[in-house]
Amino acid sequence: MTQRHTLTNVEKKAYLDAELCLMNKPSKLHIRASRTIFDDFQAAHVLLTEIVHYAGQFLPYHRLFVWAHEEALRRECGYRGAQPYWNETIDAGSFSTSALLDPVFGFGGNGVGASRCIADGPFVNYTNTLGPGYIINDHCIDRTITDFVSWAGHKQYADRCLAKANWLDFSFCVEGGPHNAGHGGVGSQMGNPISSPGDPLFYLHHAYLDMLWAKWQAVNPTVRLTEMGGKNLGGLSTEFPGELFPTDIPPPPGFPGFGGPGGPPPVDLSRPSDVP
Ligand SMILES: [Cu+2]
Repeated sequence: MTQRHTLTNVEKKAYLDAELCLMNKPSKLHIRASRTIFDDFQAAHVLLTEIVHYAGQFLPYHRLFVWAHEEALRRECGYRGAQPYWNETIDAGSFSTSALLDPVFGFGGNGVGASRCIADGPFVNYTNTLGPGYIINDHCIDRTITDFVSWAGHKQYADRCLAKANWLDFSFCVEGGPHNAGHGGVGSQMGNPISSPGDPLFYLHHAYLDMLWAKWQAVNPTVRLTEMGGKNLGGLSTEFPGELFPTDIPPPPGFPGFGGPGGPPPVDLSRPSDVP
């Protein structure tokens, strides 16, 4: 697998423009207050959250989800490229200075002020209808980047997952480690396991996790292309069955330990019946 952290500026622009195009096309699914095709994807994720996390279908569902979004970029918006991924091992511990947050050739930067709305980049004016969580409410795309949380996306930890001998261990390792590092590291909408596809960074994050899975599968395709396991029904309210952040790998100097003070704000997981 060839690794290219850096697309050309023309390639980056083509991807960002295609995403903007999905944000300007009217919804086809008309579910959960979704107004655009971009929202349609988010709505589908909101509805399936409790089934596709902490369960066997976590990786396969998100592979299908990212692929469907990539197809929409092509079919609806004439995109000719592939779905790029965010090589988060390069930015682990320093998400706030990632090249992906460039205001022109990236997704815009961190959120600002009390609203945590992004202040620049191609998606600065997008009004998102869904989230946080199950709530339906017009809002900006928001971020609360926490560098030390993103540190859990360190290569040491990704490698530890890649070394797992069976599918279930691998899947839980990825979901608890690199997956949570990327979501929690960006924070706000991205940090919400229900509505996170409201931040277009979601697709680059999950394409990265999918790349890790493809890498793990390539070690022994005969077995690993079809290997699966785990429960059919997940649910965020149940206890996560795998390992969470890499407590056995010490954080770099100056970084607090995981779960300590200074971490991301708690995530609202209220179910639809609790939502006003
Ligand atoms: Cu998800």
